[in-house]
Amino acid sequence: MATQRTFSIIKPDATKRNLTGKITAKFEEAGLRVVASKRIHLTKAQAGEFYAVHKERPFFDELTTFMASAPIVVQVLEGEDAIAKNREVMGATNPAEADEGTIRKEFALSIGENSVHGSDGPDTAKEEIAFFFSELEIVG
Ligand code: RTP
Ligand code: MG
Repeated sequence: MATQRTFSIIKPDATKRNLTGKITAKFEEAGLRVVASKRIHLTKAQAGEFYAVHKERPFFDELTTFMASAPIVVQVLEGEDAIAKNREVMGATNPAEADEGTIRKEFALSIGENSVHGSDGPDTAKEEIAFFFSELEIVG
């Protein structure tokens, strides 16, 4: 497996509890390198654009309200098999089902306020990185 890039968000529930460093350390311990990072505060409309794939789901309004409720930290993570590795270190969407040692097991509050987002495949990784970063902002 070659070096890959994936896109990550440290969500509002985590930034509010000052967990940016602890979550970033989990990525680094897993062998992922932060090659781009910035703290931003999305509008609800921007959150809706980012999560457009979920717009028909019953939790869409709750999700976009939450994502616009406080700052987030968006990052590009680079490493061997980065997409799968990131999903592994994140843990299951529902923290009650997340494995020991994962970010969501340790920090998530609920299925909605689950501390992190990570791209689910190579195509979404590319799209999500381009949504937030220009090539100049990514330094490998
Ligand atoms: P993410 O996209 O944030 O990395 O999370 P994921 O792949 O594990 O989960 P996904 O199915 O893509 O859902 C996106 C986010 O929507 C919220 N959600 N709420 N209330 C609910 O039943 C529910 N289900 C999903 C979560 O914040 C989830 O991460
Ligand atoms: Mg997802």
